[in-house]
Amino acid sequence: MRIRSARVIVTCPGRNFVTLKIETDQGIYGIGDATLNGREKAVVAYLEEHVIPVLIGRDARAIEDIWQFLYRGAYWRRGPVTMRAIAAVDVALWDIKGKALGVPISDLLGGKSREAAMVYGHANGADIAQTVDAVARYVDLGYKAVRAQTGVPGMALAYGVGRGELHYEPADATLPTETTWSTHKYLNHVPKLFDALRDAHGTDLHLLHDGHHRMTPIEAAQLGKALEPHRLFWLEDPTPAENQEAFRLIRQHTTTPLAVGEIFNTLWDAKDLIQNQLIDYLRMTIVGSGGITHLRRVADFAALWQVRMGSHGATDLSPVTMGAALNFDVWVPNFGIQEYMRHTPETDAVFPHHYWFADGLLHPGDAPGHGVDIDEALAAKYPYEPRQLPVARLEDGTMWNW
Ligand code: GCO
Ligand code: MG
Repeated sequence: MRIRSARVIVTCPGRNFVTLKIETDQGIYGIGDATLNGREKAVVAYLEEHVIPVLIGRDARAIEDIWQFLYRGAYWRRGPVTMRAIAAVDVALWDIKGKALGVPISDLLGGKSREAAMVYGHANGADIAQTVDAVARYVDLGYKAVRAQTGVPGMALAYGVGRGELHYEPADATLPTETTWSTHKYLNHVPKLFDALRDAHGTDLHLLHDGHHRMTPIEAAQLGKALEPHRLFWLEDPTPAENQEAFRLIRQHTTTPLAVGEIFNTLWDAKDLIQNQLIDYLRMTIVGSGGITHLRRVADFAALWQVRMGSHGATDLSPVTMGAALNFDVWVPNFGIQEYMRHTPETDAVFPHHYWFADGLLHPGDAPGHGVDIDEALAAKYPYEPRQLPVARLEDGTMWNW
């Protein structure tokens, strides 16, 4: 089964998605997600100029060899652009293999460890009362786990807040929106949110929180300690994720579980964190990390140190990634949780899929491959729109981490 053609489809049904479609000489095709929020066109060029030409004519069944060819062959390894391009090819090829054999990708990986994946939703509000209400709406929908973010007095646009409830999308403008940040104000306020949430919702509900890389290690240690009585499922991205050593200090001070990894691209970004047992959950995702072929190696390595997988699943990961991720989640022995920010109805229509939500769990469905398709005619009605992620500045104007 040879690769006959491959092409990139860019569509913006409310937000931009980059999709790779690979067609074989046997009429079977597969699709992979290559979306890199705010930097989409870089991956389009990488695929069109450098990857697609070397794919044509190759055996579509040789997933491992093609992965190694693209990774080693680039010489310039790793990085979000390269690894997303490789992921798109990899996922499309797993999709093709599943379709050719008539089985879901979870079967190709070794079969299901569980029927469905526990997911967490995003609750956010301009103030604590609104966030408490937003969590209630997720509980009513059946969620067993909710990430909670709140506006902070004196800061107009806190991370994760103030842009709609079920469909929060940070890439909101052609040029980056500038937001203001004060860790001092944030640290005073956030523990009160979790006091209120436990009062209102009890102790059964899993609560999560995302620091979005904004704290220093000692500030993160303070927050982790302050939240210990509320037994968070995890505290995510407390510090800038590229400094693995920072987690040692946080870890020495708090038993709040730590999660990181949405910006990681290969095992090398997470290796020290895992083998030194500095984290509890790894948030690497298929689209960000070179696809299923690499992520399953990462997961097996993480399992040796009881680190569990908690895949990134914001709206910038297309339904194609969600379909692949759910096949991975139901297989992976060291599964923790799956993030699930709902896509808009427009996006769901462009990407018809077999996964479904019930009682706080996402079910991957039993369709061959990953079970997600693209309606190209509909996709063509939503042309690319340039959008960038926001930036953050401290109150004195200093650039900070967004
Ligand atoms: C999360 C993330 C996202 C990112 C987004 C950037 O935990 O889901 O932090 O909200 O900000 O994926 O494109
Ligand atoms: Mg995050």
